Amino acid sequence: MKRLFVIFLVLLLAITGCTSDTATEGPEIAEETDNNDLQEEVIEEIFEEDEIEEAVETPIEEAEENLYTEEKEEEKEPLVAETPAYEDLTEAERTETEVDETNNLKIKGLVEKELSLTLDQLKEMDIIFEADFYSLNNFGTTGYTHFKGVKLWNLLKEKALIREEASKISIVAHDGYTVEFTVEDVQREYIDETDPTTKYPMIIAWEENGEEYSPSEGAPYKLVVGQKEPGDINKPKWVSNIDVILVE
Ligand SMILES: Nc1nc2c(c(=O)[nH]1)N[C@H]1C(S)=C(S)[C@@H](COP(=O)(O)O)O[C@H]1N2
Ligand SMILES: [Mo]
Repeated sequence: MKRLFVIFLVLLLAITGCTSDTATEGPEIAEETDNNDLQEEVIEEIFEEDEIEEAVETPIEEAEENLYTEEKEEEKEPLVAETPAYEDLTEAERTETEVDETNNLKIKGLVEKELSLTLDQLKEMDIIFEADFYSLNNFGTTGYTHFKGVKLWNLLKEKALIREEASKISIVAHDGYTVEFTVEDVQREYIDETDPTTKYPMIIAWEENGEEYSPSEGAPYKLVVGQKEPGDINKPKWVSNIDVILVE
């Protein structure tokens, strides 16, 4: 309505302006000019100058449209958004607002309880194992490394409650590197070709040679496994930065 009013006033001014332009002399002209100035002043007091210009340039239909959008804008939400209450969030939104789980050890698939474990939660488990693991690599490189972690089969069986029908277990790293095992591979014990008495479980380690992996270098977990038999090249199976243990 304001704009229509302005247009009306401006038209009125234009008409009176024309009159004064065509007029030549006399006190009446001065009077009219004064009157004109007064009207302009009143308008300027009500509106900013640019608003007046805009109103003059805007055709009526457009002005009406602007009027509509302006009214709509007034109804808009305040600029500072209110933080929605936790109970008003959907399940997906809640997960987003919670802690970053990037570095958690996830167990997904054919299990009764899918898990997303922090390092602290793993350390509290009663399935910890540590030992010097022997490794053999493709080009014959060998070595011993001390690892501490949790026994993978116990983690799947006792904590995640692996389902009867599960047959394949994939260890998936953040870089996409994946090693697949059968359930039997995870259940069985492994040897060290240099020591026939050794029988070690497959573990998820968070500590190597007395030092924990730095969380800044990715998920701090490594799958460690011994040899099935002498000559077994086991080093490539040591998946670092584990993201997910996928049970299928
Ligand atoms: N996440 C991840 N783990 C991985 C690999 C990889 O590329 N990504 N390479 C594997 C291979 S082929 C080998 S030989 C060993 C190498 O371990 P190293 O870097 O400690 O010598 O890591 C294994 N674990
Ligand atoms: Mo390798």
